Amino acid sequence: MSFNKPILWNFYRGASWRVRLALAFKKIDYEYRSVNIDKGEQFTKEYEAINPNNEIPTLQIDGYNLTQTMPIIEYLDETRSFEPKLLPSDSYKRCKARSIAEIINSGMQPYQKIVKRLGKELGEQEKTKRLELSTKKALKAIESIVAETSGKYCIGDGITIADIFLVPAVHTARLQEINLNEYPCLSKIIDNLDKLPEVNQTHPKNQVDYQQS
Ligand SMILES: N[C@@H](CCC(=O)N[C@@H](CS)C(=O)NCC(=O)O)C(=O)O
Repeated sequence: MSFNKPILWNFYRGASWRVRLALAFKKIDYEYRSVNIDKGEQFTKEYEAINPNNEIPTLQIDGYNLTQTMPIIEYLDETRSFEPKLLPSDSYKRCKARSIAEIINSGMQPYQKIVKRLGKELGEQEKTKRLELSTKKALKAIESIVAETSGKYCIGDGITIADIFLVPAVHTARLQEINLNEYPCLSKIIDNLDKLPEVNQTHPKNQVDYQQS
């Protein structure tokens, strides 16, 4: 069975970056379709037919519409099982890689999305405080894991799902001007990740729909 080139419905910033990273590390070519969530394009009839949850990203691949970054990345890893293996084969390491991803995926990111939406009611100062605190909480928890598991990257010396979730989270931390030196093991990993062409090429500022905020 042959299918067309995968299509990634996404936006330059946010959770979409995770899937761009997974595609880049797996060297899977794809078509970039921008969904401008600032203009509400996630609510158009065309997009809603692809993703009834009105969220980005959605990956159209192998004749399927895949949603939610965690299972999208797992699907890519299972169906393109060549290196890098994004989910380690060792159960304990896989558990730790998923733990790091989930601290961001189900802890930090959804909380921050709500705080940003409540921005006006909370006031600028309270909003900033809550965003920073939740980022620091996540980074502290991740630092305690990578102190035990890291090599060059979060889990040993190979790129995993943990690094893929970490990269956009660190970008958020930088925008919030959080001092990353407080997390020594993470800082070393971040230095290594920053050098990778896949990280640079998929960075928000290098996407066609990038807007300076
Ligand atoms: N858990 C989702 C999170 C997706 C998500 O939060 N997407 C945001 C952009 S970063 C979005 O679509 N926001 C638009 C909206 O909620 O209306 C995933 O991992 O894919």
